[in-house]
Amino acid sequence: GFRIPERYNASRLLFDNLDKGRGERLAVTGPAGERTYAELCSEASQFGHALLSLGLGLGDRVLLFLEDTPAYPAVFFGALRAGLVPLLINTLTPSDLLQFYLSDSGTRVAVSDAAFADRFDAVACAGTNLETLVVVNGDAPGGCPVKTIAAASWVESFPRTLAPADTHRDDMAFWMYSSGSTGRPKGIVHLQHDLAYTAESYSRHILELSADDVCFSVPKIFFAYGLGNSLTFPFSVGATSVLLPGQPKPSAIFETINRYRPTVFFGLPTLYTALTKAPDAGTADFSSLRLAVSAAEILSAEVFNDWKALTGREIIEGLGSTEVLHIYLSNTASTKKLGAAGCRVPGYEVTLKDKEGRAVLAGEEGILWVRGDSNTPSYWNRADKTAETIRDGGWIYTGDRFICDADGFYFFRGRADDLVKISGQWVYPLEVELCLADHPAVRECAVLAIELPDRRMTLKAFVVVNDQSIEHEQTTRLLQDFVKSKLLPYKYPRAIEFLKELPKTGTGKIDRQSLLKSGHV
Ligand code: 3SK
Repeated sequence: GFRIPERYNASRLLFDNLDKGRGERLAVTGPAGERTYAELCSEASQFGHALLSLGLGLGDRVLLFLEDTPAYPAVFFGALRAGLVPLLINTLTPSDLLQFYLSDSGTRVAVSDAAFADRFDAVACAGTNLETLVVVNGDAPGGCPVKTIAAASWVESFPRTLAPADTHRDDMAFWMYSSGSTGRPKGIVHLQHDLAYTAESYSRHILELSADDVCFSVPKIFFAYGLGNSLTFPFSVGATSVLLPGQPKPSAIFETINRYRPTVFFGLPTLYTALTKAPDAGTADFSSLRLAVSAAEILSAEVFNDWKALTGREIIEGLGSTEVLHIYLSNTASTKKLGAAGCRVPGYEVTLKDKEGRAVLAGEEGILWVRGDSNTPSYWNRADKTAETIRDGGWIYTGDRFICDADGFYFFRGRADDLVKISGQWVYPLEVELCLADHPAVRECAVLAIELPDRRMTLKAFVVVNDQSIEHEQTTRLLQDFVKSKLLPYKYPRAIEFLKELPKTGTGKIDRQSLLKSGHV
């Protein structure tokens, strides 16, 4: 079996490359610059020292609000090396949600890209412990209510080596946040050994990465999927990672593929659809790719076939979660079935159970449970949610319904609850409904998940407004912008239908079934 030493610091994933003689190899490249492993380790060490100089100690949180540039691995691995606990935060987070993350985590220091630093405003900082905002890739903006430091010349003054904090393999290492149904996201805690475990389970067995690979993940590092693709997996073998900052428009992705020649490409169905339908798809040269990976949403046969027609390559589909840290069901280049999430990834146990927790018979549908050594042990300060999701000695309840065929391939059959994935990210329709209901123009509303013809999901709101004389188009934009300003922007309802009143059941509840029947987008 694969065993990580008892005393272990997660920064070894990057720094072990020096002991393995890979210092001069390229660790990261892309439009924001490149770094060898030696350069990245020295920058990470300087960041570690710099963060410690702000009075932080073992286990203290550092919130990262960063673009995919070389600064991301430098800050992330520097914080880990120093024994600090980085929080990887979606850079589309609006200020009041940022305020929740800061106060929930007790964070005293945040590191932000200059482009997003104005999000640390009076709303974000109110009532939190935030003392210092470190700004990378540019100058600190004015108007931030806490002390700001521009990283560039400050970090340069610190030593270029840093001994790793003497952490246990099971010490807390980093967090990510997931959605909550009532606007209270959960901090998902990961441990020092979890990154290395995913490198061994998924990357070594499924991707078979080597030092000659060049990885390019469009999903960003602040997603668990992107963290593995862009940092954990390439660094675990001394390969190169292409980091593309900014909005991932098809033209920028094609240019990146042409210029940096990736061998392994990571995307999701929404993205593969956009790429195959882009007018300039023919300008890209895909001949460097040996693998294209998809996760986070169900991949339709149409998208699979369109990508194959465009590139000559097949997509390898898998399924993972932030709680498990990466992919635990996957197809491989040689073992695959179209329409299946794949088979169990070595290093994980999976089982299907009924609602009462009994194992289902072979071939029957059940709810998927997964156990492996990269599973989160708990949500931060949420014993209730931890007990709901993590049970019976570390098994995680996924809420996904599957059937498993005789060859061990798992086929998705829907959710056991009302969580849905929109553009690859989780959302509770109820969370959006509660948000919309807070808008003064709304008398009542219901938000439902609707399945699109290609099996992806979208959100539709049914709304009764107080003033029925206002133009619908204008109100639609107003309400969509309102949701984007309160929640992570991808959660906005893609369609809004205005009704005179919502249909009700005999007991006076909103009749969601009848809305669903009428709910084509
Ligand atoms: O959504 C997924 O399938 C996924 C894959 C890898 C890591 C994290 C996630 C959420």
